[in-house]
Amino acid sequence: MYHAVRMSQPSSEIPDVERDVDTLPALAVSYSDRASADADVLAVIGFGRTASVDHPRFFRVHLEPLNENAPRFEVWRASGEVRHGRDRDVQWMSDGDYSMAVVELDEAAHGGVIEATRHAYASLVAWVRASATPHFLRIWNYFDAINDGKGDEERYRRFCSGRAAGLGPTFAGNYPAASAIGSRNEKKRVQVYAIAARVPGTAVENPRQWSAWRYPRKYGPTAPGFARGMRAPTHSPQLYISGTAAVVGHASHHADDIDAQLDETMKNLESLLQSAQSKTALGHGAGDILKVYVRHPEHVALIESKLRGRLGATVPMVLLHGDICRAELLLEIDGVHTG
Ligand code: 3EB
Repeated sequence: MYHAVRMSQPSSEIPDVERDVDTLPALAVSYSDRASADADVLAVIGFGRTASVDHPRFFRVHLEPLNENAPRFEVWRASGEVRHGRDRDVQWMSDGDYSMAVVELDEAAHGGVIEATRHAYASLVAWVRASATPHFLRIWNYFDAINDGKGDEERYRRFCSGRAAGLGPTFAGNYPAASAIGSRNEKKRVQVYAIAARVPGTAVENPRQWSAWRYPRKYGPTAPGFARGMRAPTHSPQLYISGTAAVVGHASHHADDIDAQLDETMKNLESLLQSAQSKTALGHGAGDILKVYVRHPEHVALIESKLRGRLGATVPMVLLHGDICRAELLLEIDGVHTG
């Protein structure tokens, strides 16, 4: 594809005229203690219970921040003026180049985790495809009790089946970047939110890891539909990094060893950035930002100090209390790498 080829070249070699044709200004994402209501704010996401705010483009994720002085909000900024609304189950915000679309459903009201997930995905796909921004770049999935259930009854595996049913066949082998994390609320809900764009991005896979959508049968009846990363269709390079854990090939490594899982995860992240032809290391791009999902709060100090040691003191990161989709995995990292 013309687009994919062009995006693999350094932007300095692309003539200005061509660059302006169908690439977008990059979204800016930051953590903040303020829920800015500026006109260019695409969305404000509040972390956990404490974050509560009256803002037209606000939504909350039900994961509690764990690090000291953790920011309360994640703020996404676009370039144009942002409009917002609600279309049945979909809360949306858009500047015409990018959209954020959010669906949160009560499982009990929608026939359980599979059916609620299918419904959430079908709603998102219908809204995004009919919008000015029909191309998915990035999806986050948060739902409760992700590891409950044995074998193929595990809720993550059932979620994967609902997701595949809701996405439909058109996504096969052409998935957006994603994270899937377990929250811990008694009232079981499925929350799915997506960034979509007017111009398609380019999916990136990781040579250290099997593509998730090709995972063997033993991990469940329906392989997880996501790409390891997505290069945004931006003037200068921007990479959406999927949830990354200590999975090598298709197997989890270092069960119950947080130190080794963190090292393996960092290797996976470095490998993904190489595969995306990134010019800068993780934490050293312009505006890099990370989310670290942590299963056991007692691991927070170790994880934070190791990450700070490797990435420097300034890269914005929030550590969130969340369960990973395989019971033996203790942490997962996602983020955005710009440049
Ligand atoms: C893995 O590598 C870890 O199901 O959307 C990471 C990112 C993981 C996204 C998803 C799952 C998902 O398989 C788990």
